[in-house]
Amino acid sequence: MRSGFVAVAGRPNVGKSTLVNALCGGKVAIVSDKPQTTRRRIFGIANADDYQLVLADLPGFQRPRDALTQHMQRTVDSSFEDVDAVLLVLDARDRIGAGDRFIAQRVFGLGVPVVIVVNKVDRLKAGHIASQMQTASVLGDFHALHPVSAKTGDGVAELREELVGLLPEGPLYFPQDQRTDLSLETQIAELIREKALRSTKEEVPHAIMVEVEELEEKVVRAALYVETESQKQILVGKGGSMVRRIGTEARPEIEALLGRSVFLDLHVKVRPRWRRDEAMLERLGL
Ligand SMILES: Nc1nc2c(ncn2[C@@H]2O[C@H](COP(=O)(O)OP(=O)(O)OP(=O)(O)O)[C@@H](O)[C@H]2O)c(=O)[nH]1
Ligand SMILES: [Mg+2]
Repeated sequence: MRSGFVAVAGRPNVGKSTLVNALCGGKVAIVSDKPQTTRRRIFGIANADDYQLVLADLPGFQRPRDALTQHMQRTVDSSFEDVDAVLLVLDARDRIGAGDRFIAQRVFGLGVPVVIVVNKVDRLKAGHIASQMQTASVLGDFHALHPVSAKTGDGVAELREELVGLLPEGPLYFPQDQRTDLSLETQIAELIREKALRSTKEEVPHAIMVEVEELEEKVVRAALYVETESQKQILVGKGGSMVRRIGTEARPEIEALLGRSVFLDLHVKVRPRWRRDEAMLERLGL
């Protein structure tokens, strides 16, 4: 049995969570086109008869602006302790630049193998992929470099095999039928937040936080928090249309997760400056 931990690092929005989902063969982390979607460390577990690969999906590297982003960056930094390898994810559709070099400096200094992933190669011209791989290759002394598309799954199996090859012999860290370490409540809250992120833009997505208040046999009650009254109006929508849509989109996935049908009761609340509220962040485990 090979088993171990691989941290997934990169700038916001490069596709870390999409890639973790692809490597695990199912959804463990929510995904959106807005940066700073992932706020906490999420273990995504890829299980097979002869290995257990635990991927630590992480927030994107960032310069902290408030208590929330400070906590997020602290999570990133502390997640590099005791890993067997690091996956450094780059966006092939974007310029590989100073932000990536900053992260590279950090991860190449850890003393564990670094596998570089050039993600989002779907529909890119071969020449463009080659030049991005060239740029990526000078970031540091990497163990391997993989072009992949987390979205289409291209190159993902090869990457998984590469990572498994880096794991030492070891025990099972989680039951073999488990794919994430998040509690059911947190998974549900995240699914709701994903749909809320999809429907909002500009500063609103960053101000949204979701807490499951009640998880019962037939009812799931959750609160969507924002920081201001005007953000609340946006999230509620005309006659409640926005929050209703969020519920309609989230419910099928929540039901699939729970394996039963539920009534999803969502309400929107204002909690001024929750992102600066240490007690609130603690309560949310952020
Ligand atoms: N075309 C394409 N888009 C991708 C691919 N992988 C991810 N994306 C898109 O990139 C965006 C960001 O994806 P995420 O997986 O949320 O990125 P992340 O790195 O986890 O972002 P943060 O959690 O904010 O740091 C989403 O819109 C994804 O659909 C890919 O292989 N190809
Ligand atoms: Mg993410």
